[in-house]
Amino acid sequence: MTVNYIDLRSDTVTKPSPAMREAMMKAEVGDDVFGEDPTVNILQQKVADLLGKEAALYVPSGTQANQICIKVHTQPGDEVIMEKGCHLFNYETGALSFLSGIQPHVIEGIRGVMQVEDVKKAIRPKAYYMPRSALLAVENTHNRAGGTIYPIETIRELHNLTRAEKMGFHLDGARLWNACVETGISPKEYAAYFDSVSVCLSKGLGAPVGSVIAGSKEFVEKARKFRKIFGGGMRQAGILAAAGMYALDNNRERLKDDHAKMKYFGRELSNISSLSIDMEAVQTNIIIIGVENTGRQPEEVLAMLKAKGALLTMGNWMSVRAVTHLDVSMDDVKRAASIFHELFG
Ligand code: TLP
Repeated sequence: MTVNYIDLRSDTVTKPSPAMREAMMKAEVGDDVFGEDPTVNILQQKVADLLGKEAALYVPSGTQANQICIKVHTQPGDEVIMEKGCHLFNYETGALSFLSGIQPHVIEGIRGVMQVEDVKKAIRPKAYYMPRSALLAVENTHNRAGGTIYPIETIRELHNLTRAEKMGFHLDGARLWNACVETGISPKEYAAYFDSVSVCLSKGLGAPVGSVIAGSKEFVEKARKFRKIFGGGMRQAGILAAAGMYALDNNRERLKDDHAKMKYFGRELSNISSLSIDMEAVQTNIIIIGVENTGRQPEEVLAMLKAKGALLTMGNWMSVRAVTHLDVSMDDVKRAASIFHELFG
């Protein structure tokens, strides 16, 4: 028997819609390692324009996008300053050290947002016996903090600091689109502060595969070489790029619906006293649900929810995470909330 689970594990679980598949089927393709896939080239130009950058590069995953950018910005032994809960530090299998030989310098943010004074303190004096602070990396929205948005003023100040210190500035914008629809700030405005930006097409936008790196022409040419080294040179990738293009054209504005669903879900769960919810952190499509007061371990909570038909994942410490996306309806979210009420209310 197949169970129809309400899948709130991630916005990565979405499946291409019939219209997206249609666009994929019609895509013109060529060999992208030769730079000859017309659909990939159009997608890259489109993302470069959207982000106001000179050039862009299509890559298979968000992890590879981030790792290529780190590689371009750094030399082995350099330090990269980042927030303690960020994806780069927690969920990329130690690739920073494995692939680039860099040392992460982590600082704790407030709801994932690094404070300018803390970043200042983390920057090393320029002494030959100390690591070079080569790069500052920001994640917007911040996944592990619960989809929180970086204030643009903080980004501006961090940008100014990186200019004064001659450091690179990278944005992990896997969910930048969510921040944009929520704040009304354009992708271009956010991206203007960064030397490199990585964005995902396969999270809330619903494409099956793909991320894009954007930056200066020089940056992207270096990135192209590392994409090949990291095994990300694809051939007739236009069939996938077409899905990405469809996602950009059709699925950005609708992210607002995912945010509305999540705000509803957050409010519902806030009424359950054994759960800990920080509603101020519920800004987009993610929620971190503290389960310490249920008397259960997060793994048990996940199993209980699954038995009732709702799938979630682990959050950070003593918590579970839910994410809304285009394949869960408001009715699904209402059902998931009632499962929580039933189990923990
Ligand atoms: N995040 C995934 C998991 O890896 C945790 C998820 O389910 O949220 N940056 C950010 C901010 C991300 O959240 C993710 C994926 C990535 C990069 C990596 O993207 P992929 O999965 O395409 O390598």
